[in-house]
Amino acid sequence: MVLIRLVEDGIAKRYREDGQLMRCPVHLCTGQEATAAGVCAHLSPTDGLFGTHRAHGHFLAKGGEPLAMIAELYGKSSGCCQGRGGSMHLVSHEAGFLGATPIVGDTVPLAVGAAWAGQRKGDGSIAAVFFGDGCFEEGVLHESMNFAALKKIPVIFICENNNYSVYTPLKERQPDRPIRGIAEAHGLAVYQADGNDVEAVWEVMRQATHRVRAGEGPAFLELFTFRLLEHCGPDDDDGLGYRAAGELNDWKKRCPLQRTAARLRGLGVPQATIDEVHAELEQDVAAAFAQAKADSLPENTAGAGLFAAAPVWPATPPTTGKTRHITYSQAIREGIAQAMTQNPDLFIIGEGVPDPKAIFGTTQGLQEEFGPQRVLDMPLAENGLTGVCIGAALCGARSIMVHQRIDFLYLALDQLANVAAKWHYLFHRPVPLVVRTFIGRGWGQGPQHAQSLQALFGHIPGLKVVMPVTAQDAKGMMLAAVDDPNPVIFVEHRWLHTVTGNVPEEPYRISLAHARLVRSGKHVTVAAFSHMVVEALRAAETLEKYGVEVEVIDMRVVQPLDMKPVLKSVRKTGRLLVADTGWTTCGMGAEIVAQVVEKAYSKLKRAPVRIGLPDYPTPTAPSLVHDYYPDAETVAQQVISLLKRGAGLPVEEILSQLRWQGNRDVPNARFTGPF
Ligand SMILES: Cc1ncc(C[n+]2csc(CCOP(=O)(O)OP(=O)(O)O)c2C)c(N)n1
Ligand SMILES: [Mg+2]
Repeated sequence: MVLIRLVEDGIAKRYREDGQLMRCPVHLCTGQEATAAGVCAHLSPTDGLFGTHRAHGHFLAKGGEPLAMIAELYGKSSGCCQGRGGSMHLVSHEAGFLGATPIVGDTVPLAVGAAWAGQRKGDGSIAAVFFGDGCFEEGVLHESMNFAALKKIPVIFICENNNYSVYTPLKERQPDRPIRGIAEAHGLAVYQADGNDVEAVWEVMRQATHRVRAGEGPAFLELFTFRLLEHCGPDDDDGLGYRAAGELNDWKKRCPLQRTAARLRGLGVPQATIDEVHAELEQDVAAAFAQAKADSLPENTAGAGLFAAAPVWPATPPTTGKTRHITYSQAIREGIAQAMTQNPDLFIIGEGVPDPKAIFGTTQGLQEEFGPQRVLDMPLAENGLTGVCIGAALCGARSIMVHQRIDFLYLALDQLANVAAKWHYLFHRPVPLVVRTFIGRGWGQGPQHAQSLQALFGHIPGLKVVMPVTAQDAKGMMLAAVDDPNPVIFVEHRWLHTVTGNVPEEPYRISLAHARLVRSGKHVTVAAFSHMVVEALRAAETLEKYGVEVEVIDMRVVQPLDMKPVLKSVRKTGRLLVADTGWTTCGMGAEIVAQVVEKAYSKLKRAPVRIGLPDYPTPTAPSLVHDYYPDAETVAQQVISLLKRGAGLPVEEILSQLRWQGNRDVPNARFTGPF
């Protein structure tokens, strides 16, 4: 507690020094030292702890190096995140402080996942997470508690109830009922204590850890405390008038350090001994500040370490060994089963994974083969469970998550974009996680069951996004995605599930970084994504009969985008069409056209064209759907428009051959080759 107080006082004193060398927001925990100290006394370095925006105390009490934290506040290369995170992003892998982040609620499911990984391995470790009273209002906390209770996960949820979220008191944010009652209703064992009495905190944590370590399920601690300084910054903000009169002074009298010193004196510890502890730590802390200030700022490494280093795989399947003609969905299932066999820690989880429909057949029989611990259904909690899988991944349990519609991933966007995508860059700990998700079209699914969001995920640095088209790629890229130490969004188009291909029997991996030339041609380049590759090939086959040679590139990967074959092709053809399954504005077409204009402008004979969905939600009625989706006819039409005066082609004759026959809600042709 003394160390924490001295560090916080040291920060407050130096915060604005020398033209503000500490260039990051600081949420000091002055006054709340007893919660961190009392809790961490029961955690060993192999138990994981996660913190919040106000995590200095959590970090230090868990055993994090003061210098690593202080240097991080100064943005120095000796900081725990090498100056990439500042005060709100702290980590100490050695001490088992697995991470603090400032989005309220984000670390709660991570702790559940970390504890779950320990439980799955049976290594006896537990995990704990701190959060504020404000976090109790976040849905992800409830999703996390529900899952922890369901699986009896050895995790301890610790609420530092300081009665305020920024300037808003609890009573203006939550109804008049005890927070702990909600935790109890979730099925947790509930403890509460005066958070400014370190012995009381120590005692409830002792009871909680005893229970959790005994495998009796998760626990919840509500610790009542108070921050003595402003919400964010080094000052006292009592003058703002948001706190009740006298509240601050009352809590100052309950200062955990003074109370403990008095208690120690009562037990016969001389004041001189207490002073000695202070003096010794004061020196250490002063030395850490001096060192941190003197250390160097990091060099600009242009985002190095965004991704953990992944193995390098070939861009094509093996040509030796036995192959069979199977469907894309069978290939996916086979890839998953082989990955499960090769990685005993791998599990697959998602709504409906083991149910009779088995995710369009792609998980059929996996539970019988690998057991219910490794093939699991999950609660309807996309964000929370994504966080759980990230936390598990951080602690050595990798997973394949399945979301039957990409639309549901909006709910998990926080964990994917704010946590998974940033973790390695900040904390140098890989997040091996595959998120399988589905796009599609038709069947009256409408605006919230038929979106195509690859560009949205592709926009986020730190996520890999792949869209295999062939059965061979589906299997090879699935196995590669599992082996990749980074989060991979694996997007399957429903209409590709029935595509067949000659798939090798053995396990093999295919690069997650390469586009693929599918068909050569010299007149027009078509760069296509997912099912639009099929449409482009159909258009190309028909156009060939009229002497138009279309070069088709299956982009395969959205992030990292492989522009090499596109640029090479455009240098030859001078004409580019991008065909995407998503919305046109800010879509993949916009990105590819921009890069081609930047890098091969002088080779372009015509302005590039992009096709995608019109910029409005997917309608339901067949008559509305009719003009919504681009297809082979649209591709052919645009290819012709790119040719000089249409090359005198009989446009209507060509287009009528490609025109959709019958119901637009089903694929217009089974496509089995030339894959
Ligand atoms: C999801 C989210 N919403 C809002 C914020 C802005 N914010 C930062 S700290 C904070 C207060 C949180 O209160 P509490 O959880 O009680 O923690 P305390 O600051 O009291 O320690 C808020 C609202 C945020 N960081 N994350
Ligand atoms: Mg609070």
